[in-house]
Amino acid sequence: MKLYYAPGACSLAPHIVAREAGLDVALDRIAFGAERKTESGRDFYDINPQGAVPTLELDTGEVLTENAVVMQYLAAQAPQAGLAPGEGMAHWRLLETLNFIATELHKGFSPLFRNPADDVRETIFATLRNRFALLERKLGDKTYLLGDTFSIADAYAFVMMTWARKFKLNLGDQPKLEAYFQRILARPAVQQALKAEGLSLS
Ligand SMILES: N[C@@H](CCC(=O)N[C@@H](CS)C(=O)NCC(=O)O)C(=O)O
Repeated sequence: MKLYYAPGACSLAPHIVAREAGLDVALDRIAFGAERKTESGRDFYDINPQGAVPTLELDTGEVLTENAVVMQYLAAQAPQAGLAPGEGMAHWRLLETLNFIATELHKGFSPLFRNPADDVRETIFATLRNRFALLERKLGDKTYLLGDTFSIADAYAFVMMTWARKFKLNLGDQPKLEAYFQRILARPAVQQALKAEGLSLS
């Protein structure tokens, strides 16, 4: 399998998942620009017409997109890693949480990457602060979003919290989220993924 990624983009989440799962996934870096080439020299639009990461190319040549789906696919290749509960209420909580992160956080951030005017940015920040407060409520006193065990939802939430740092969105009044961030940051698979993408966080 090959994961098309851009450093620090939402593709960091399936990258972490692949390492947590111990899967053999090759990486191919995308340079975002008008041309949008892969590091291996292909036109990325030929692989994914949306030009978006994450994009997962399977060994069959099939291409899978959409972060929440790519992560579930990767987790399913290594069920022993327990990254995505497939049964009972935990399964529905996982899907609920992935959808919340995708639609309320991930897509909430998207306009910030287009350098909005200050007043627009403040409005986006206010909404995101509210969504992070909701994420903190979902976390509660648990170690991870679904309980004691790290799941693909935590990988996704972690990347959103790295974006909060990048855009200097102060989450200082949410100490549980900060402790949760540090817990995920300390995981060896997360450290390996950050290093492979040339990122350093603290
Ligand atoms: N719906 C897609 C969206 C992915 C997405 O927004 N990817 C961003 C990086 S975080 C991207 O590739 N942006 C480049 C672009 O859309 O031109 C998903 O959930 O995977």
